[in-house]
Amino acid sequence: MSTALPIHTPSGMTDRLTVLTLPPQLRAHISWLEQSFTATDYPDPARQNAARSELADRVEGLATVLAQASSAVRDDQAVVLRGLPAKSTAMVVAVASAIGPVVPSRPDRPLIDDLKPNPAADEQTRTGDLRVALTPHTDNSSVPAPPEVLLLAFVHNGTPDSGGESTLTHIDDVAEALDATDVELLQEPRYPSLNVPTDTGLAPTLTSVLARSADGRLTVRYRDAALDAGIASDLAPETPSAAHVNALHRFTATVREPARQTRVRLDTGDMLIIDNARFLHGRTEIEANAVRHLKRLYTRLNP
Ligand SMILES: O=C(O)CCC(=O)C(=O)O
Ligand SMILES: [Fe+2]
Repeated sequence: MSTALPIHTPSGMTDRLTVLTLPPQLRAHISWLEQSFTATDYPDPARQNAARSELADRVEGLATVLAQASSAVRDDQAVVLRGLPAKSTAMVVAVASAIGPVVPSRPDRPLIDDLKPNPAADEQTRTGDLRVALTPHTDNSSVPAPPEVLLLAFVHNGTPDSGGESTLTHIDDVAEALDATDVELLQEPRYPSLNVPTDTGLAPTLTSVLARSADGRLTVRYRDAALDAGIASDLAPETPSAAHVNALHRFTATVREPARQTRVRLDTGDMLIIDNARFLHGRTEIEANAVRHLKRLYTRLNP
C-alpha cells in the first residue's frame, strides 16, 4: 500500500522509491515483544528471526509488507516503511531483520546507534549528531566490506520546516551523467580513503569509487571527507594520477547536483531502507532547536 509522503524529486526519480505502510495492529504488540525479545537477544540473527516470525503470527498482513520491502530493496528501490513504532528498539530490530541479519557496521560499533543533534557532539566522529547538511555519501566507505543495507528509523524529525530531510542519489543516475572514461577511471583502485578521524594514524585503504558486481551492476563507495583525508595522508600507499583526481571531482560535482537527488521528509514512524552500495544518502541542514532522533542500523543483503 502506498501513502502520500512529502517528496521533492526530479522527474522520474520517484521510480526508485517504494512506500509501504505497516499494519496499525503492530502497535498493540509492543509490550509483548519487548518482554520476549530484549537487548541481549538483539545481536543474534536466530533470535531476530524468531521474534519477527512470532510477531508476524500475531499481526495480520505484517509478513506480506515485510516481504514486499525485502524484495523492493533487492530490486533497486529505496524503501520507506511507514507506521513503525520506532521508539521501541525491539520493534525496530525485529522489523529490520526482514531485510537480512541485523549486524553492526564494524565489529567495534554498536548494533543500534541513536542519532540526535547534540551541541556537545564530537564534530569529527559523530556527523549524524551535528546539524550541518551532510553531502551524499556511503556509510563506512573506507572499510574492506562496507555495511550492505542502511536503515534509519525516525523517532522524531522536528517540524515540517525544520530541515533534516533525507537525500537519495542512485548510482546509475550519477553514472549516466558521467563520461564513460570517468566511469572506467573511478573503477580503478587508486583512491586512498580514510574514515576520519577514527582511523587517523592508520594507512588509508586503496579503494575504487565504483565497481561492477557479478551481475554487471555498478556499486559505489564514496565519502568526500574520507577520500580527501586519504589522498592527503602521508601514509597513503600511492597518489592518484591527475586523471583519477579529475574524474573524482566530476563525480563529486555530479552527485551534489539537486537534479540527481530525491529529497524526502521522513517523520515519526518512518524507516528508510537503502542498499548502501547502490544509493548515496545525505541530509539537509537541521534548524537550531529542532528535536530529532533517529535509530541507525545495518543489515546484510547477501547471505
Ligand atoms: O541524520 C541523518 O538523516 C543521516 C545521518 C547520516 O547519514 C550519517 O551520520 O552518516
Ligand atoms: Fe550516513
